[in-house]
Amino acid sequence: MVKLTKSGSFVQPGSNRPTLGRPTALLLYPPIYDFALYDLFLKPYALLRLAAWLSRSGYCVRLVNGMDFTDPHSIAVLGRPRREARGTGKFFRQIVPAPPPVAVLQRSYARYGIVAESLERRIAAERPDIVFVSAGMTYWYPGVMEAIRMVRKIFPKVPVVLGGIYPTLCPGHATAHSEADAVIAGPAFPRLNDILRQRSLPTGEPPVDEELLLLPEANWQAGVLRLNRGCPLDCAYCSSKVVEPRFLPGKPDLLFETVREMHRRFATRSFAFYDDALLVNKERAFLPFLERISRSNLSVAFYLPNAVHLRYLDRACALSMKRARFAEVRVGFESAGLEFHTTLDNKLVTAMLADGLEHLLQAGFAPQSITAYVLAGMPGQDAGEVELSIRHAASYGIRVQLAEYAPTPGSALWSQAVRDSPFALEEEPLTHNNSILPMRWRGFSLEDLDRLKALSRTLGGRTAV
Ligand code: B12
Ligand code: SF4
Repeated sequence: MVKLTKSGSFVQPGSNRPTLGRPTALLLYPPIYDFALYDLFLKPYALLRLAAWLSRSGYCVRLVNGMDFTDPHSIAVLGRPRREARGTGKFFRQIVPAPPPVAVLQRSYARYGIVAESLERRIAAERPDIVFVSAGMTYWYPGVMEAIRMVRKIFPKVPVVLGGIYPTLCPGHATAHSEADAVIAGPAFPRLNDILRQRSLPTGEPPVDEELLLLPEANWQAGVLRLNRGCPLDCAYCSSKVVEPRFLPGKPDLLFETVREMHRRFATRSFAFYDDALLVNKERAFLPFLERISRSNLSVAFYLPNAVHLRYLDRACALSMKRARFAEVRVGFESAGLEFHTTLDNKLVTAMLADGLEHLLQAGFAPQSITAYVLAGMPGQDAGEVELSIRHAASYGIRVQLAEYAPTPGSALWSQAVRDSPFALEEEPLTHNNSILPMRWRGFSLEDLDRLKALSRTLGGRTAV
């Protein structure tokens, strides 16, 4: 029987042991192939959410974490990856040849995650009735395929369901190439229940809350959280609306319980937000959450790998974040160009950076704990514009980090990106990888990108990644 805590928000690990009569769902977080990968709070969030739902619906849930950085066999083969105290750091890395569509850089391409023998051994140790695989970035599909093939080889008769960002943004490609029995594009429900029903497996009401099953295999040195789902804004360079069309404000009390439970069970101290729009509707969700954290005696720190919106960052919010022990604040500045914002995102005017920074500094944040993201390598974007934006943001003494544009299917800019890119974006998701500078043109070359990266480091300090 599934047991709940008093708050009703967590499924206890004890309920997760294989039990006679309960089908076993195996969740598989695949390895990642990329030019570079740093663990900036990378976690199988969607799988852990799915796990909570599966557990409530009567499954025994198991997780094979292909990105486990503690795997003893991989340590023996490759050495221990360097990790930071806050729960970020390196993954296991093996250099492999770059696939032909992206073999255009003088940089090594690598497989990140536990070594193949460990992955295979871990999968083979399970007895699943159904397997769920999640996929992050569209251009990470080679790891997804590798994992699915392994499952196929070990359990030829067990159905495999694929979901996540890759099949959501590239459903045609995922259906044609992934070898999964079912590919779910977009929200898991109602499709998932149909798939389970067809196989006479238990179904259930779709989840409404951001409830996670805290499986120990996810490595909880750092925790990930999401308060609100979706984003009400509609920036031309983003696909958030394809992943989640609605903005759904979250529940501050449930989030607080999640933090407390991770802290209690795994001594987690660092927490990163996965929200697209954390500060939207902040009076209803974010500020009450901060209030609860401030009143608690939890020894925790919060991080924002996904930036927050400058336009919602006022004095009260900055103060509350400081009180609630935010270790850093990252803001989405994107560009100092007026035209950039009027044509592409309508989310800020340049002066909002100065206002937001004033609130943060007055609240007690050190300049070096504040990072402004500047977007680079957009379709038709001139390197000069990016340089001005870096110089503008850096003039406040804060850190500046380039966010290299990755073209995303379903975004308003997608058709222009497909038209202007020298790469076959539509046919080959590997070419969405921002490392190859997919939108290179004479006004923005790889050399420009290297120069601008160096400039942001020199002027805007060196960020953690
Ligand atoms: C958190 C986040 C990050 C984090 C962590 C990354 C990660 N992959 O975990 C950080 C900050 C590190 C990051 C970085 C980047 N990101 Co990011 N990120 C996100 C964000 C906000 C959430 C991703 C996530 O985990 N969502 C959790 C979702 C998937 O869970 P869910 O809602 O419960 O899922 C539902 C369904 O999707 C489905 N489902 C999901 N998985 C599964 C699995 C199964 C089996 C089933 C049945 C169903 C299912 O069911 C769920 C219930 O309905 C998304 C935007 C978004 N709104 O999703 C962008 C997004 C994924 N990122 C994107 C980009 C562009 C980037 C960067 C390139 C940005 C940059 N320029 O630097 C970098 C590169 C990352 C890298 N190389 O490491 C793009 C995708 C690009 C692409 N081509 O794939 C997105 C979509 C945003 C956008 N711009 O449109 N990112
Ligand atoms: S870029 Fe950020 S603000 Fe714009 S739509 Fe995407 S998530 Fe929302």
